[in-house]
Amino acid sequence: MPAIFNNTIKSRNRLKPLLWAALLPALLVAVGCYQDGAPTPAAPVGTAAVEGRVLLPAQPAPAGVVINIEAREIPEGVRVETVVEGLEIPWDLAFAPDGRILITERPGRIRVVQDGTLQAAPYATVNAVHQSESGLMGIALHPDFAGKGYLYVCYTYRDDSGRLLNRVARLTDRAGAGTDHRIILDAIPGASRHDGCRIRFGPDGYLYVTMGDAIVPELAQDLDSLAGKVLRLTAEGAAPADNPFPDSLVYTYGHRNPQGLAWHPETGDLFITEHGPDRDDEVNRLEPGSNYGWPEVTGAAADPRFLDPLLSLTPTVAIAGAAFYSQGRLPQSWEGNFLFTALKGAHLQRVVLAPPDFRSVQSREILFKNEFGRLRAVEMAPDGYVYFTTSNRDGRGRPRAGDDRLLRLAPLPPGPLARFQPDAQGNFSLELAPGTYQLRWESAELGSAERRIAVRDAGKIDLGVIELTRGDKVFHPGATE
Ligand SMILES: [Ca+2]
Repeated sequence: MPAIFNNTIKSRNRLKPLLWAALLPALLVAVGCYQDGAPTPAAPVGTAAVEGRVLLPAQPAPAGVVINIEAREIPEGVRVETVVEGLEIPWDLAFAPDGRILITERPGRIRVVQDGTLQAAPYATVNAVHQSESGLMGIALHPDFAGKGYLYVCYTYRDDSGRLLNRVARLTDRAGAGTDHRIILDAIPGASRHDGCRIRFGPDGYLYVTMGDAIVPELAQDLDSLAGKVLRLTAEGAAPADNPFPDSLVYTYGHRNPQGLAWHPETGDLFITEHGPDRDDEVNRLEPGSNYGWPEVTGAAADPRFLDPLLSLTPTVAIAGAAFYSQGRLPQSWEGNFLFTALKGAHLQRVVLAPPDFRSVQSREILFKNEFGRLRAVEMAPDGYVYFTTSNRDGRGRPRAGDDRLLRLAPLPPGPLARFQPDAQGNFSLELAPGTYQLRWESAELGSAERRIAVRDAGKIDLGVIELTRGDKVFHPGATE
């Protein structure tokens, strides 16, 4: 992607001469606009005026108060950073409010990354049966993890009669470890393949669980079986009263092996990814109670009994984890994009959905093809990065040095710094070309504020009143560290 408009940050100096005379000499020295010492280029046609007012304790600004405004463009494009190496088949990720990253490894361990380091001792071990595609898979934190400490896992186990089954269990975070294993949902049909097992709490507070057909395709059409379904349950494992089928956990059916689960950040629509057989990997938007066709049909069958996918992929890429990008550190053009990983296809795919309802595909982009090998999980984290994992040690890949790895998408280095000052009333106006910008207002006397803005076309953007606050710096979307 081209880097655009890197050098067009420009201030429009609105200070009137009379006001200048009222300001202290110290403030006068600081007033002006520069860009790392370079002359400011002329703004091209199409810039937007970004305006607002800094809230001042008194107007004009009291003696000694100097307010700096800094602007940096976040260029188009992304880079990949390695977070940790040495994982074994990482399958799913969860992000604790205190910054820890919990990672399931399919052989049955939960690992923890703390302050950028993979802890040697597992956070928890689970007695999972790791055979072919099965094992310890999904992980999700309770919406009130900070208060309750609950986390949920989905894994394959063997019962007394030797059958492979899946279950959802709850652990409790205590003294830096996952303890107190309790079964929430038991004896779901399982197999060495097609176990689904992606779990996520939805915006409604219920736990959604994807289940594969456990290599018995007809189970996906059997509403009395939990195989080949997306399930919706309470945090205790019960069926919510408003589930589509009375007293049933089934939310949707007719699925083969759904591996990804994510909600659109704006519409709240639930999207899943699912593996096709020899054709038709699918991305589906879920409507409660609907039938997605497996094994009667795959792909867009235009059969009124079934809902068609919004995207099907032939040849298949072994579509896996899924996430929506929202409110993070990447350029604004990524907002609302649907991301999924591909195992066999060995890439990350970026899907731009068509406004206004975001229920069809506008364009797609294949990223990092064969660069990192097989990719499994992808998640949007509260720290603004998009994390994803390799799966080269899963028996179907070619492990490379450092595998498996936790990686993340990060923005490219920001553009040159441009500085401005507001006038004595706190008013400011910046002319910015289309792009994504990180703005920062700072005063040694008053504190600081940060705001990310997207400039799409010419016109005016009114940021309103900017209030400078003191206190610990928190993450702001797109903040540079
Ligand atoms: Ca289907």
